[in-house]
Amino acid sequence: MKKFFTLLLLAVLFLGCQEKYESGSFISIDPDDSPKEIAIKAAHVTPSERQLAWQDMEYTAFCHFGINTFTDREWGDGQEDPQWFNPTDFDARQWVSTFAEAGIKMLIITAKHHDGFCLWPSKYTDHSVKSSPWMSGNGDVVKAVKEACEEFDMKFGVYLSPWDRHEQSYGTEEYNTHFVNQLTELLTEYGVVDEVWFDGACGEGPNGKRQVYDWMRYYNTIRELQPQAVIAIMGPDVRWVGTESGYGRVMEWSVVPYNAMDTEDIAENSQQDASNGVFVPLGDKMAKDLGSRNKIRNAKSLIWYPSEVDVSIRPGWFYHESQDDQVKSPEKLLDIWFSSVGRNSLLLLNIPPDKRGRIHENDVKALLDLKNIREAIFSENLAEGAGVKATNSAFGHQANNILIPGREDFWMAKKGETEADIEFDLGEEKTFDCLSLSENIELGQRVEQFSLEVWIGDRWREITRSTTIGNKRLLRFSPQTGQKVRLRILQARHTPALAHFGIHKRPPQMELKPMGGAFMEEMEIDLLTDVKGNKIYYTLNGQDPDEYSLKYTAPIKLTKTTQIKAIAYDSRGVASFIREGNYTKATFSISYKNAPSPKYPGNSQIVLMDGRKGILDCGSGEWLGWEGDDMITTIDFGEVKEFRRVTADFFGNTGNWIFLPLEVKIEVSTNGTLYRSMGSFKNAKAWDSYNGAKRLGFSATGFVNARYVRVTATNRGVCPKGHTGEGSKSWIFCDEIIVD
Ligand code: FUL
Repeated sequence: MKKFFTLLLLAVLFLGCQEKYESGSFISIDPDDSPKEIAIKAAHVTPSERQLAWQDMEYTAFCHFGINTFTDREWGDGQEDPQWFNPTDFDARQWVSTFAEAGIKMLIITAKHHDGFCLWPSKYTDHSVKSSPWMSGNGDVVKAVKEACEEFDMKFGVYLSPWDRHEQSYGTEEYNTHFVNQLTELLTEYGVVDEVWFDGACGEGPNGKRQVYDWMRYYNTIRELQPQAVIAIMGPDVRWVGTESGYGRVMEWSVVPYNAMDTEDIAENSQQDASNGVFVPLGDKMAKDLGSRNKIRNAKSLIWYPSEVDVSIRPGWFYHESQDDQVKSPEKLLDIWFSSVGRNSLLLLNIPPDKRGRIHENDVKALLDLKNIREAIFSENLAEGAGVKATNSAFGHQANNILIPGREDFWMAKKGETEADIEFDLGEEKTFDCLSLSENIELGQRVEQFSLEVWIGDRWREITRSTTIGNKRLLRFSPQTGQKVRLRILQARHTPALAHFGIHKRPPQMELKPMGGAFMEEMEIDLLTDVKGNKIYYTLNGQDPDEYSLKYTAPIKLTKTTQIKAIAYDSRGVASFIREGNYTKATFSISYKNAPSPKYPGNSQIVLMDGRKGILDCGSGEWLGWEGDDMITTIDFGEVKEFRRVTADFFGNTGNWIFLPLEVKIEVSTNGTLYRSMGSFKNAKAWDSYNGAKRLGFSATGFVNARYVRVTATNRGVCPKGHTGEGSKSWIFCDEIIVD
């Protein structure tokens, strides 16, 4: 494997030398370069033309489609009958028109996945669409998709799995020729291809052998036939971010030491086994830092190797009917957007066509909803038209360039300066909760630390601070209102150059407080939003609310089990995500002889019986606390019931003066006057038997018919001798009481 890696390194170096990585995307470090010189060198590593064009897309789509779509699996074994491939209503135009409307800029089709089934009628195998009943074997998915891409002005890429579990020659040198032949078909018969995506899986073929891939041949084929195409993941142009969660690194450097291209690593970290049809999500392989000064200090060379975040809109990469209601919500997708595109990465979102050969309605809705929310946020830059000044600027790159869209006009600090403040006078007070920044990456990635401030009263207040910017950085924070804001470049590797500054307002935030729960008599719910003046509407009948629903003016009082759904609208009419809370009226009541301490009243009236055991934190709202007093709790079920076990859990943390009870008694009654014991426990070691936070349960068992259950826990009253709180009131805490 190591040998393989060395070969690859040589291969890429060879390609690099041959093409010189286009000017600037590769730089070598001399052993005597100082850390400062290394930083300056790093600041001069720039994307190749193809990398720049790729990065500009920001948002691309993956379509996993193939034999697995019909077998309901994630990885096929190569034994599948091509007869199974038979989409009933195939419509590539529907895919591409949806994606185009959603703002997606490229579609990458799985021309061949690990099962070896080809979506185009390859001359080199029969294991393809030509042996399927679809269009009587005359269909070509790749062609149909490419044609639709041309119609809707969408770029086009191919995923071609080097691992082929069907092809007999796999595992021999002959297979490399077979693979190059197939690659050549795809790169010569379908017009322009802008990305070739090689994943890291390298398993056994049908004859039990593994293949030694001739990457150099593959790369050379691509460079020769489609020089503008980036080679992604197992390739020199685009780096896998390291997770399939959709969440990129907070500090994302596009300039990394050359060994970040270690393909052996990529292969090892790739999805390992999905052969039984179950999708196995990868563990995260997300080192926090790939390119800081610390990381590049000992590098021999540096390259521009930007990150791509691939994630599926559903749990699996391929379509499974059972996942129709697990399509990621627009809210989740927006969060992914901020954490991928907004973290100097490109988002490659997988949207798998279904068995009909169409993008499922649920996925279409999620994509278009995401697009609408993005537009609501980013179509208006609240800094537009602002007066801009900078503490220093290079000639011809004045501060207000930063508000002109595109990279052509950009602000740059005075040569040699690595710090600067750029101040924006918005003309009037504005409310914003999101920052958008771009460096002019044509010159490299340089900013190492920045902050955003707002002028309030008589001084600047910091809103947010972070490290890298790169192609795009999006940061979210709570709404801020002010007329003047200031961007501070606090540290850079070399003269910083920024192409864009934007401040935006996200949809209103809203929450129900409490978010859900249970009550005995009645309960009050507050609906809260983040900006004064936002209007809130809600429903109590399970329907989605809109501006015609009930208008919220005061806390909602509930006296019966209810579901509340609420929505907020801001002054622009932009809606929040819908929030819902479920509130259950209990069929039992709980009373206490001694009221719990008002300091620890619990987060609902039935917190002791809400079905959730409190985490080991007495302040979490899930525990009830008694200071000095005993706990004497009675549960009334309203009628006689049969049960066989009662458990009561207590919390101890003697360092915080919380002791386990000295004694716990569990009693039952049918009339509420006469009680009989179900179990009682003396807890002799309630003081010295434990350290730190601890939970202890007491269980009484035996078949019982009763209406009332009474749990009595004896508090020691005061902290014992030798304890730091000696003589002061001691606490007991309870959660939860479980009656089975
Ligand atoms: C991985 C493959 O094994 C998965 O099936 C999927 O195609 C993913 C995008 O790449 O390596």
